[in-house]
Amino acid sequence: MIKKVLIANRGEIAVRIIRACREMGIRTVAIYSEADKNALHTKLADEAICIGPASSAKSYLNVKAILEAACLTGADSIHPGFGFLSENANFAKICEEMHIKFIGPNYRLIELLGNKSKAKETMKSIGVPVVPGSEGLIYSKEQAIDIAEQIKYPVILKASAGGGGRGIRIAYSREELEKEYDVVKQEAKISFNDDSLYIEKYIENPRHIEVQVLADENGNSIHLGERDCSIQRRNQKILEETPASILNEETRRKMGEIAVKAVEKIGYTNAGTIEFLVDKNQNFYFMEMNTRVQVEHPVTEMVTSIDIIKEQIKIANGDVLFWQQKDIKLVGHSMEVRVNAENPDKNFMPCPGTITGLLLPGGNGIRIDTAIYAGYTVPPTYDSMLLKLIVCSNSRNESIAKMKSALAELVIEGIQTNIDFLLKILENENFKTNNYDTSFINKEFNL
Ligand code: MV4
Repeated sequence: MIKKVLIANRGEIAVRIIRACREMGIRTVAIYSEADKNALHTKLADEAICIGPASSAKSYLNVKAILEAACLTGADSIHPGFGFLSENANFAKICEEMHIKFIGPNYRLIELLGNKSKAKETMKSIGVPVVPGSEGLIYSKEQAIDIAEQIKYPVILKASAGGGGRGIRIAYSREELEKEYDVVKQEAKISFNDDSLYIEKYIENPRHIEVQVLADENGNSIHLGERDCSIQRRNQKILEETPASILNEETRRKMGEIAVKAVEKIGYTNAGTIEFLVDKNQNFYFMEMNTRVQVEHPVTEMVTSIDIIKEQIKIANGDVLFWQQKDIKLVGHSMEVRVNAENPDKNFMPCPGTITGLLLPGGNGIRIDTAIYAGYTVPPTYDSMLLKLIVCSNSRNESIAKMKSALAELVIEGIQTNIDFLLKILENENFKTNNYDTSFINKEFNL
């Protein structure tokens, strides 16, 4: 029985997890760095332990210090949140060896799905549609060129150890491919200490649509619909929504069914997300599977009324999923924006500092997930997300209106934010008419 969870994270997701635990009658242990003495997660948890200096490497990524904190406080489980150690197979493995329940999938699945080439080949072998390309890894520039001639340019080179858009290069011609092959190999070697590559056809201007899945440890799995995450800048999602209005009912059903089939066949458990690229003809292709809870999980919670964090904890506890697929009803529309401490006029440079005044919107269908408060100083050390503003309503248009109204009310004083930039997205004609893809931000804002 899970009785005490250590939250191996900070910021809004740590607060989100603490709240879920409290509602479930589970005790919580926060870990914090020296920079986070006054952070909300540090204050809200039942217990809090300082695990090291500000730098992530010495605190939130410090496996030894985190496990010592778990032992010291008698935590029986660890929730990793997202980022930091959440997709670190080695961390999950050590937790298992220490009989501390890692709230997430088995470390072997994290390892398999973290290897993007293996993940793709596995999915392909069980009938999930994938983008045409190399069968597994490529071992030479000549082989890359051969495959590119077969599948035709443009092609995309991907580092197998990459993911989330890191370690990828696009080539429109043989000349570009010859150059980019060396660049991405070198990059992968430096960034991931693993220079293995694979190649596939580059799908131009796709939608990025992902399916949320839940699977228990008793063989039951369901999906909770999809999220359209196409509004991105440099692989950073800015705005997410569900349902994805470009999908027709048939494509939506197929995508969900394939996601559930994939989860069952690979023996995946806990919460996960299967990312697809969707082209103009509703063809969809498996991209990656994320083995953690995601930043944008709230939009799914809003339309399903299912608390994904609580489900993760119940699954880790060995419980049988309470829902079957037929019980899942997606109601209305939900949208999330990420409000960051950054300056869009200065290339989105992070702008940490002290929040001198704060006025949060509220009301019907409005949710805020955050760990900031008036007087709080945003440290320069971690990512710049200040809060997630989530709305839900009966329709996409109503959600857009609600989001604009809420953003107009939101006041964050003392630091610069992207609030005005978010408003510009919401007022963009192509956004409003749902005429967008992953190139939207670059195209519409000349970035
Ligand atoms: C692609 C692609 C187009 N064609 N692969 C790779 C990581 C994943 N999270 C997104 N990735 C993409 N893979 C093929 N064959 C388009 C993306 C992609 C993307 C790439 C670069 C910059 C931003 C992007 C946003 C969404 C999807």
